[in-house]
Amino acid sequence: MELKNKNVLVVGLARTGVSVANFLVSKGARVRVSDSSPEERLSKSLEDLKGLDIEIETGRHTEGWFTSSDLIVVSPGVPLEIKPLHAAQKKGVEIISEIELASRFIDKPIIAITGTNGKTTTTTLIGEILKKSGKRVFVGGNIGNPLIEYVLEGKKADFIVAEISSFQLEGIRDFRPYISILLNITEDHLDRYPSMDAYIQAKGLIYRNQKHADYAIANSDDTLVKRLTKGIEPRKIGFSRDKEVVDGIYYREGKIFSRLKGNIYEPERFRIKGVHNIENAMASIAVCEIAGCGRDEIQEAIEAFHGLPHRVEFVAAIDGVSYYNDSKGTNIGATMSALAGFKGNIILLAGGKDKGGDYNVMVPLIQEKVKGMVLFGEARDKINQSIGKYTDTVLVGNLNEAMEVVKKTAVRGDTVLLSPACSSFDQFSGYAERGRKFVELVNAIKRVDAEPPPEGC
Ligand code: UMA
Repeated sequence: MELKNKNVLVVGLARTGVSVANFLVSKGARVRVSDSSPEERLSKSLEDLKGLDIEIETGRHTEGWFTSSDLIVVSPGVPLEIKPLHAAQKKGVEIISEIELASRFIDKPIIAITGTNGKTTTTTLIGEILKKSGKRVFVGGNIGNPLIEYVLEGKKADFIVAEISSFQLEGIRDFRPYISILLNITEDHLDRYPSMDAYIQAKGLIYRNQKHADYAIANSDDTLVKRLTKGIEPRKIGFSRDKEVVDGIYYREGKIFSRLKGNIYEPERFRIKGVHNIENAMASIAVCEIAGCGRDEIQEAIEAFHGLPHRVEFVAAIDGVSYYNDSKGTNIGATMSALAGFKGNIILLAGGKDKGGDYNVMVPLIQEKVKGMVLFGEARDKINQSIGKYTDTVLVGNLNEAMEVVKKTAVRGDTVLLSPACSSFDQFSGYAERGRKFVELVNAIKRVDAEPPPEGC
């Protein structure tokens, strides 16, 4: 792809925008960057771009900048429906996402992981197994570091392992993974998509350019995934917890069986627990067997994997109460799989910024496992109206107040689970900040408990 002297507009000036602008300048393009947020909110990015010969506008999107470009590269957080992008599209300007741009400069096999939940864990785990098997790997994408950074760094990898979101898929044209994974589909991002169907269609774009020589690893137990994989061109490898998959990988009586290479794995030795992690492990095993890793290398690498922070992460046990941080549970499906992993007696802390999903699907799990619920943030009333009556529910303003309720009500044998089913953006900069706050509040209880009793007691 020739970029020299091309007029290229980068839309969005956060992590993706900064990397893309740097890359485009290195290729000799004439670069403009446009971000609708005010300058003061973009100070870090502006600092990072200091010294580059580019034009930047903040606080608006000037339509003329869009319509006069040869190419527009859009950040994932920018909806393709915004007016200036429509105007550019009408004029025939090419509009692509950053993963599309990056893939045009990547000549190594791409392993692309998508799905509503489990993407980050699976992406990280595949990276770990491949590395432990002696392969050179770049791990990136929605996980945090844009794919274009691989191209920019100029390092050589044997495999590119990329977490891919529906937002990123919306802007692809030729993006073609050698191996795709579709883990699951449940309601998410309905604050951005006009319907669930639109979200499902966006996920389905992962198959758009895959050919017969490629692989599609897909959850055979998920009806929406099955719908999307019907009739696709790449070789389909199913994974299942429920049934023996003829040409795939499945879980039965405590073991994982791979029909790809005839291997058997022992999940009871894995540190990562829960039904969702069995699925993440099966998908990872399939990828790594295709990539040429041996059975023992794979088993040992999964055994060594501790999981990730903010994903059903054990924080502490204090006075017989266990605290778990699942701040990454930013949608209803994620919270449901977190709940499913516990036996019961759960005090659930949920709420935040609503994403338009239907909380009623949680009712059976709430009735079975949740003894109390503390709801906070913007979404608290909506969640309460749907499911509040199925358990003891308290409404508070924020996470600090939620923890005050917990301190008064939790008793020995309870599990306090922060799994909000919502994004964090009403009160935090992201799920990681929310998770850190929770850990801090839990550790504060610990410190009080750990203090020696006052003299004379
Ligand atoms: N903006 C505009 N115009 C608009 C809307 C937004 O200019 O109409 C600007 C905002 O003012 C802001 C910038 O766009 O300055 C934000 O862009 P961005 O949200 O794409 O931010 P990045 O830092 O580039 O992060 C993106 C992904 N963000 C989203 O998809 C929302 C990151 O995923 C990803 O890690 C990163 O690229 C690198 O690839 C985060 C995420 O929340 C973790 N992803 C969603 C999820 O996992 O649920 C999909």
